[in-house]
Amino acid sequence: MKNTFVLLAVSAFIMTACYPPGGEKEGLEEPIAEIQEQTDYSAVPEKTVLLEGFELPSLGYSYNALEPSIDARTVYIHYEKHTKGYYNRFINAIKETNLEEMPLEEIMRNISRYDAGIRRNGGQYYNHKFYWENLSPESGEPSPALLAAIEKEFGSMEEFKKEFNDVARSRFASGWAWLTMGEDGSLFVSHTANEVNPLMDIAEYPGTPLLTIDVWEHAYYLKYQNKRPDYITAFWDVINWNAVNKRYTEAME
Ligand code: MN3
Repeated sequence: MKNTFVLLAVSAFIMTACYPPGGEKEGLEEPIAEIQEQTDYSAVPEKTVLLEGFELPSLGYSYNALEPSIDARTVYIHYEKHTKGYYNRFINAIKETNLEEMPLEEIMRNISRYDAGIRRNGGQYYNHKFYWENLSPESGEPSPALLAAIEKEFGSMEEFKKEFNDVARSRFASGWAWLTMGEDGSLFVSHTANEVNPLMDIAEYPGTPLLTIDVWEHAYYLKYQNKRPDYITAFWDVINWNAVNKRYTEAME
């Protein structure tokens, strides 16, 4: 009896010590029980504007539109809870500061000047906005100009995919993988930790990002659990190439 009690106490301690799961240490996670099972996943969310100049766009598609590559429940929780959480905290952090007047990209480029709250939440707001924008059920294809640049840099589309997948797979713990244009106009693949993105002045490999995949566990764990490579493979079926093509054109200007 005494042994059972000790075992229970130890288990409870371990469970508490390990919460929240997924290596996400910032205490940002909403309890999963709050998500209603009767949620209408066929709905398209409205955009949110808490502060002029800083909006959180609608997904532009329904929560279930990326199935089977990314399941509806993951999209719902990822957009409604994680993404909005970062967005809300970022807006609260910059309210009534001079950052209200600064474009988000400018804040990213000077991120080393600001505190961890602005860096983490602002970085995650930027990254998630960027991620949702480069996903779509209507995938399309790379423009001739982008395809030519990819072939010049990586040899072929297949080689590029392989390198991108390898980098996304090998990102240890939470973070992002990117296709980025460097200052000299060449393309490269890199990964960043946590909230960092290539626009930030603290990025190891800086440049103008064109495509990203979120490899935090919250982006895939409900469907794929430990099988991150399967999520990365499925990601290719829902890339919004029109958005990536537009970013490439703008980066070339
Ligand atoms: Mn995420």
